[in-house]
Amino acid sequence: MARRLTVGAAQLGAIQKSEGREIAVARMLALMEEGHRRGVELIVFPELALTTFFPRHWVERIEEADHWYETEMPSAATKPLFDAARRLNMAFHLGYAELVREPDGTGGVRTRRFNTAILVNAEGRIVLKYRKVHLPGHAAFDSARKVQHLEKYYFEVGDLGFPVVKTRLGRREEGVNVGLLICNDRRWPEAWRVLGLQSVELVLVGYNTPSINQEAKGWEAHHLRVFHSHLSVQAGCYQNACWSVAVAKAGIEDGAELFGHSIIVNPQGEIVAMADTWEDQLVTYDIDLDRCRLGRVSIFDFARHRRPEHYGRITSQVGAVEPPMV
Ligand code: CDT
Repeated sequence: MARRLTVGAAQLGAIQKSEGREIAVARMLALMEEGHRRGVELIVFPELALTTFFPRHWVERIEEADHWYETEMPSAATKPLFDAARRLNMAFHLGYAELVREPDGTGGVRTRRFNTAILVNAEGRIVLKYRKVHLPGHAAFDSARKVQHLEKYYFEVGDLGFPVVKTRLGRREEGVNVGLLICNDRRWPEAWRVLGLQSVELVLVGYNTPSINQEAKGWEAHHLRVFHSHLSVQAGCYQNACWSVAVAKAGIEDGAELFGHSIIVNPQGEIVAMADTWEDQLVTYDIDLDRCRLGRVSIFDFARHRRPEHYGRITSQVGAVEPPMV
């Protein structure tokens, strides 16, 4: 019997700077209700889903931005999502900014800020947490840019690695192997492979990606932005024989355009469903987890074919070096 799971990619339209969490949460609850009517067992919301993509806004003192972060989960604002998970028997994925206060080892307290995603099961329990590792953009105000991308200012590099859990989702008794990536992570094959090496079957990705690359030193056609996003997820799925639900925040947010195009991808690397608006939109698909098997017993049977003795540079080196002249 096929191992089926009905998943929903819950794309969110723009959330303006002036809009509070209660507006975003109300929209997410409406998508959960719609998902319930359509048989969804797991619904996936984007990166930083509770607020505008605030790393585009500069503040002199980082504490002035602390109101964008969650200090507990669930919080008063997000508790309705956890209640809905129980009421509708639906797991959910949520991206948010996380602020942690912890002992600094010298008797004081240090504040840490992460770009975080969680998987919450249908009992309302957090079963997986991930903190974004690949932080794009810059760490200080850049006067050359029309729109800032200050993730390196607002967040620390995640400290949880790339965990995968086996967890019960939806109507299935046996577990599903789930891993999480956040936005820019999807472009890095190393991140996918670390998940693949833990037999991941389903990778959930939230993203906020601008339609225009302001760092481009040469011309990058707008349609290539979407192509590169899809290419990365499709390659990750194919090369690690897994499914992915990759979900965007879309539309014009505080004057900046995010390209949307949320997708669900199968283990052959094919897009099986895609959002076609810049609005709140739920795209669903009945995935068969057994379709992960083919890649695992053939081309991507890691145990038979990988050659880690030749991959040393992947972990020992960061930037590229020049080859010797011959
Ligand atoms: N949120 C996020 O990671 N966005 C990046 C945009 C990079 S442009 C500085 C992405 O890779 O989609």
